[in-house]
Amino acid sequence: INLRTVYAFAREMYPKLSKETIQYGTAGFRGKAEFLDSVMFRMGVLATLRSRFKEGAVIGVMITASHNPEPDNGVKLIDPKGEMLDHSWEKIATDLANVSDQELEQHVSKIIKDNEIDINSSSCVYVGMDNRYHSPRLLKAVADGVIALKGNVREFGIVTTPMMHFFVVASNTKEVYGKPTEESYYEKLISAFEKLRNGQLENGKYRNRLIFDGANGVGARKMLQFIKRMNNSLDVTVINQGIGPGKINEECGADHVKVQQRPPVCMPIVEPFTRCVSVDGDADRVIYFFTDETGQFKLLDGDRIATLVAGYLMDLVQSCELDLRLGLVQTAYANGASTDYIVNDLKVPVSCVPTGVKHLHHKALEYDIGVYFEANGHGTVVFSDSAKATISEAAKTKPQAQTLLQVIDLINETVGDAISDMLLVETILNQKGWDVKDWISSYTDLPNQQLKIQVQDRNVIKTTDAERVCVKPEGLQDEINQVVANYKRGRAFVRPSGTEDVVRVYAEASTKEDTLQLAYEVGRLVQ
Ligand code: 16G
Ligand code: ZN
Repeated sequence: INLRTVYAFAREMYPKLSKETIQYGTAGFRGKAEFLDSVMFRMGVLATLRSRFKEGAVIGVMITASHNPEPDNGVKLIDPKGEMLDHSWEKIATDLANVSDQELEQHVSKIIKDNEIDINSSSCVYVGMDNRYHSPRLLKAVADGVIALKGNVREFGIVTTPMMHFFVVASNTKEVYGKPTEESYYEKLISAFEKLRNGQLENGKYRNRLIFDGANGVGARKMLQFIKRMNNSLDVTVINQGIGPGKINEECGADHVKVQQRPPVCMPIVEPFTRCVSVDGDADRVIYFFTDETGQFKLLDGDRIATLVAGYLMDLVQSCELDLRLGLVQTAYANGASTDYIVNDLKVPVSCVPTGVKHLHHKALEYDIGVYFEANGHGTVVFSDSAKATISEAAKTKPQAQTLLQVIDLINETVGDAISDMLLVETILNQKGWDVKDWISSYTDLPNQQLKIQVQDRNVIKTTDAERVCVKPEGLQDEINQVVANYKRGRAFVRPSGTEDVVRVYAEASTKEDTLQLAYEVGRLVQ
């Protein structure tokens, strides 16, 4: 491979247009799409190097800006087992994205040398994208980066983020998990879902009807594909399908509904208590909501899904008398009432980790069955190999363990998957015969409030204990404690955002008024 001609090509086709440094953050690179071409080309190069470093294992590249507005785009790399790119390579990615066109050739040679990569060995990169209008252009840039290093690239077109994770794992596990194709993904989830329904479409207060807000993103398209293949096992109306004038995530989608605490645009008129679901632009987050008989909006967020799923799995494990450790992982954003409910009522051990999927996923792997969810709706369940073996063995004699096996098939263990999570929630509600009223009455959320504070340098704030305690600037935590002490059931924390140049404040207390006041007071301490 002649690196020189490669980089002459890069300079001409994908020159670096922005001088601003860009950082590989919690969810890869994000920014305005017009400045990302050079970053994409270089990530094609990096994914190929990573694949060669990993002895030819498939590396995934997903082009999306998730819940961000339409002008934004982004890119994240997926490691061989379906995890986020290893921490040690995040810095390599950041450096590579920021070197000048002149330094590029030398810089790549250095990565090859430092990591002892055999540049002539085989490699394979899978690329997929969301449905933003600039995604195809950026996908071509990634593919060109791969081809520049004479790597193999397979393009999947428009797919959800969790589908990309599925394809990478399917391929690297020699198809134990399914084939790396869209059809195999649908087949795996739908067949597990329909086995679990077992022809019982409604049960007790559970109704089969559902409104699905696709955020004008790729989740909408894929949900329509699910419906086509599902034999009416779920009666879904898809809104914000992304075919009209509506923009991705604009006034719709999981982030909008969770943060604004109101329904998305284009909601049809439905009976009170109808289950409604919102996913985000790349369909890795899901939340539920409904309106009650007085028209009041009610949210069932990631904490609700986590508690529903953990409680259900706990029941199954106990009824099969399996000796498996089940645990739930949350972040500091989890509503205090949900944590109390998990500990006191479900009696499931719970741990708290810093924000960002990789932290939750990593912690969940410590349990035999690890359930993790962020309050914003990103989450899944992971089962250890030995747990799977135990369950398979038990399934020979116990029907409940067979159910558990089908549940494992329904779950996308590689990463949070909005559609898979939704099918799991539907399964549980159906089996329990529950409507949304039953679900929401398991505990009462504490009122909570988030604020964004603009500061000169968000990195002066340093936290510890899963972001719940602030250690810098000195004295700030003492001040926060003093303020919090004045509020019944008060809790608050501050942390620098990993995706925006702001400091975030979270507060909860026993009343809405107290919560607003507490958030405001803590926010003032930060300014
Ligand atoms: C990213 C994270 C998400 C987290 C959010 C927090 C992934 C794939 N995504 O979107 O999990 O909740 O950042 O953003 O890890 P913040 O640091 O700006 O509050
Ligand atoms: Zn997302």
